[in-house]
Amino acid sequence: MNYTNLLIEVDADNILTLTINRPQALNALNRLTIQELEDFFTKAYKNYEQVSGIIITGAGEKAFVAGADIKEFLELDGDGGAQLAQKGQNVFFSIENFHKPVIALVNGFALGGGCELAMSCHMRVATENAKFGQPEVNLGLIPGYGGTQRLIQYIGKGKAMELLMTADMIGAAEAHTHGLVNHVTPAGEGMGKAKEILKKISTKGPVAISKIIETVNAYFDKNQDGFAREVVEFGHTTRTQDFVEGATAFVEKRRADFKGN
Ligand code: DAK
Repeated sequence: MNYTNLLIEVDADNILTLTINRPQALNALNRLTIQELEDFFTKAYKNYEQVSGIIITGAGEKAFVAGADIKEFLELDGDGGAQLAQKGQNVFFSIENFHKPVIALVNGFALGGGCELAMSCHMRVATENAKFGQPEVNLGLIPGYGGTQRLIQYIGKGKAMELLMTADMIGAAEAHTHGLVNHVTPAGEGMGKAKEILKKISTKGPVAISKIIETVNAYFDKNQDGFAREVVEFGHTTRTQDFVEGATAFVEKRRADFKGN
């Protein structure tokens, strides 16, 4: 699939940057963008198996993603809205459960669906001009892409209730204080910070990294016992070549050369 609204770039360190490219609409998530994200995270990523991690960001200097595309909403009836919400939630689950680390580089407004997209990533790096919010109630809506569920996970129930009901925006520093954001950088330095984190992770055992993602996510999955899952996946990692290599490298006082198996 050729993408209209997504730009893909892989750098020399095998870090893939996925840029939502609709700056004229502050990168709002229209139906096509959701479809392209779905295609990338369920199919096209297989063409980039060499990459060690992914950064999702927005084109331009003003917005990460300013929400779902409000102009398109006007065409939705109740059934269409529920269908689109389910599709969007599935896309965001595929990001949340992606087997390699995904960092949101939030370089401006992350509102509504944009905040939800950032929250579905494993980590968030924000530039100082970033603004987060769930302003759906301004439109007489509630979040449809997991916002009511994931915001609580990062900032707790009381603050989540406040942001969801008042539609207030918070800046990068406040988002950092509440745990929504991992790091805040000056404008222009966010990409460097996100890449620094991914480069560090790329030196670790890839199977272990994928199992960290699975087991941490298991805590929030009501159908799983996270502790039991940890036992199973710990057993899995002890049977990998990565573990043999990691332990041998430690004993031989050298850097591990992990192959991801
Ligand atoms: N959708 C469509 N266009 C948008 C947009 C959006 N979310 N946000 C901005 N734009 C467009 C503006 O219309 C404008 O286009 P033109 O008028 O120039 O054609 C252009 O981007 C530049 O925006 P502004 O001129 O407004 O720029 P300002 O700097 O003055 O203001 C702003 C920036 C971010 C404060 C403002 O644009 C704004 O308030 N934007 C809307 C923020 C927002 O309310 N976002 C939507 C949240 S609700 C569901 C699925 C998901 C969701 C709900 C239901 N179902 C499947 C049913 C989630 C919903 C949301 O995300």
